[in-house]
Amino acid sequence: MSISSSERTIAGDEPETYAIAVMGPTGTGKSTFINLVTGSGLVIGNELESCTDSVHFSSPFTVDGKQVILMDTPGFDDTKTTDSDILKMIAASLSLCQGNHFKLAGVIYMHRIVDNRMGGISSRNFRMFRQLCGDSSLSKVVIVTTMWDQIDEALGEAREIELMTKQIFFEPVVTRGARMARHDNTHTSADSIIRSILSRSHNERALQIQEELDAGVDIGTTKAGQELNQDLKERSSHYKEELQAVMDEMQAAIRLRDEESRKELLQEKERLERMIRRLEQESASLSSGYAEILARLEARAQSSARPLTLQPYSSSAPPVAAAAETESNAVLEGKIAAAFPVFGFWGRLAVMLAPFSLSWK
Ligand SMILES: Nc1nc2c(ncn2[C@@H]2O[C@H](COP(=O)(O)OP(=O)(O)OP(=O)(O)O)[C@@H](O)[C@H]2O)c(=O)[nH]1
Ligand SMILES: [Mg+2]
Repeated sequence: MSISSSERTIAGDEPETYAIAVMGPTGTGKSTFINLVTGSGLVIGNELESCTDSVHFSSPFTVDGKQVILMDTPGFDDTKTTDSDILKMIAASLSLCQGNHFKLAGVIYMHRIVDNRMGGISSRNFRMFRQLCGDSSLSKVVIVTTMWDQIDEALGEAREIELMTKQIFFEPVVTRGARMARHDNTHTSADSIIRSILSRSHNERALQIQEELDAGVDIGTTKAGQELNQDLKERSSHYKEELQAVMDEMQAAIRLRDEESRKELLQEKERLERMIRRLEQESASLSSGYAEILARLEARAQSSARPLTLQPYSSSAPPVAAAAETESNAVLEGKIAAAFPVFGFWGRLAVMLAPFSLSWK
């Protein structure tokens, strides 16, 4: 049986809804995958800049009687949103998966098989991912390598083996229960990935961040929060070293009365100072605002939860944002909300996440 769009469900007899979170660095194909599976109209990137800068829930669909939604997330080191805001958004959304609204069936982490190295941003994303999941919930995780349609199969296979077996890549999670799967941008591979996750949906293990937040740990002191703080500190120290070098050069330019170099160096000094300030502010604000975001998200979910009306849609003609009439213009402003198809509760949930990105900037 193939994956199909949801049928209308009347209040009170709705089946349990399973959520699958899709994570990974920018440009790995998260939104493309979700659109392929659900027929949603998430915005796809075609530039180096990150595209998805907020968390979105897809329109719902059913697989063998199970109701499923996919959660699209921005990568850490998104070019538009700070990493701490991304962490808060992801954490709040995952927290919601522990409430009454839906159950987290699994997590997909995407990686481009066409990449011949795992650069700094990819490594950072994976470190954050590991701290979000912890070790005990890795049986819920599928590492999906994307873009198999873009690579010679033999080369892809060799890379896949390297990714699976090297300690610096995915070996630490594969040996602890995570699985690996290929996606070649077809419905067949996408369906098989979704089904393999749903086949383990009875797995009740919560992700590390879910457990921590549930136990009342402050977001800044969760393992993921600590990882991010460490990373922010390292980046800040790096800029401080650069700043010192620029200031030394500036002194030399002053001594040599080289006015042109002095002006250029001054600009560089100001740029570095701005970067350092930004990182320090980000680190200081990591703990603030999370509770408010979660409370707002939960309150909205509560007020939208009944009746649950999931409307059928045709993937050939996806509906436009019909909830515009019930949502404020401010909420619907911007490409995120505008691009998102709205379906009853889930649609409202998608839209309710949009203001976070708007108000956090
Ligand atoms: N050939 C090929 N291209 C793909 C595949 N998946 C995604 N792409 C392309 O890769 C680019 C990035 O895809 P997105 O889906 O926007 O990636 P993303 O992970 O959502 O990126 P962010 O939103 O920035 O985090 C787009 O140009 C897609 O068309 C795939 O499996 N095969
Ligand atoms: Mg995206």
